[in-house]
Amino acid sequence: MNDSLAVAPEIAEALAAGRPVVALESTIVTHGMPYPQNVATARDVEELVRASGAVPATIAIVAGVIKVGLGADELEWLGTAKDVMKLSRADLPFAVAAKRHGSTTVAATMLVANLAGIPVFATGGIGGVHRGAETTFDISADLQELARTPVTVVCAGAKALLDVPKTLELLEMLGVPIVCYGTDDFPAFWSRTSGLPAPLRLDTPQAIAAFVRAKSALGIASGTLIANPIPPADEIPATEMAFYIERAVDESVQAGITGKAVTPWLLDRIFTITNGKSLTANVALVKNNARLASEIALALAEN
Ligand code: PSU
Ligand code: MN
Repeated sequence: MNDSLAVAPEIAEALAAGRPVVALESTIVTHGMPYPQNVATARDVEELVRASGAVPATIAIVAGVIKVGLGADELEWLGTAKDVMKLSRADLPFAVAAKRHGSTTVAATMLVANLAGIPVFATGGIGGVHRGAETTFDISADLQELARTPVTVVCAGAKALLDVPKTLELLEMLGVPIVCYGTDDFPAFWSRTSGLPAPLRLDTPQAIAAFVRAKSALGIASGTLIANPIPPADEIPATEMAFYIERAVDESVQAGITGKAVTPWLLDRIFTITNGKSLTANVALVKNNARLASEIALALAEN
């Protein structure tokens, strides 16, 4: 396949036998959550995927080797390591060539999952168009990746700290289908609603699998974005979140935060402002997405 790709035997066997596998990202571990909740969540998510009948494949770069499937000790190391690059499509080959450590964002995880032949991937929330992008041009490479790589990405919508209307407009322009799961309102990560209408809606994993198959049969090579709202019991209402986000975004501008640092900085700041409530919600929504992704992987594996 590829010399720099190391697929764990259990995952390679499952893929060869056509059994369901769910890819998982690692930037959420290195740059999205504090230790030790990051490692605990990554472990719990892997357990959940297994309990749902699929094989988890957490993706990260260790000393230049692209690992598809991390061991428990590697996951623990990743959760505390300091010299880990946050990788997207542009710098993934740099980390490989320079033998660096790296975590994969949504964009890089999609790219690697597709290389390995894994059609479904669960994350928290995708990157998107940042507020103020009309002057900063800060737009996540996740959007372009969704346009070009045929992987189904299960998320809880776009992080509400983004400019969500512009994110949806750009995805539409890029031809990325946005399927909201069991809701008519596009979800906003910590909150169930963004106030923006769902571009498409499907209510079962089987219906999602049928959609993905129809898209593939038409030769459409884009990804599919599944927006799965956070469970009602875990959400922070949008009106409450809006207040925290406004404050964090203002502070990030004051502090001069730019580029790759923006999303991790804002997530950490919102964690502090909400006294940890945002992290509790983030953990819950990631688990909820892992469950749905497993069900979709199972439905896709039934032929
Ligand atoms: N989902 C989470 N927490 C995260 C992310 C997603 O619950 O930290 C990460 C993903 O890896 C996503 C990245 O690709 O945030 C977006 O970064 P940027 O805005 O720099 O493209
Ligand atoms: Mn950016």
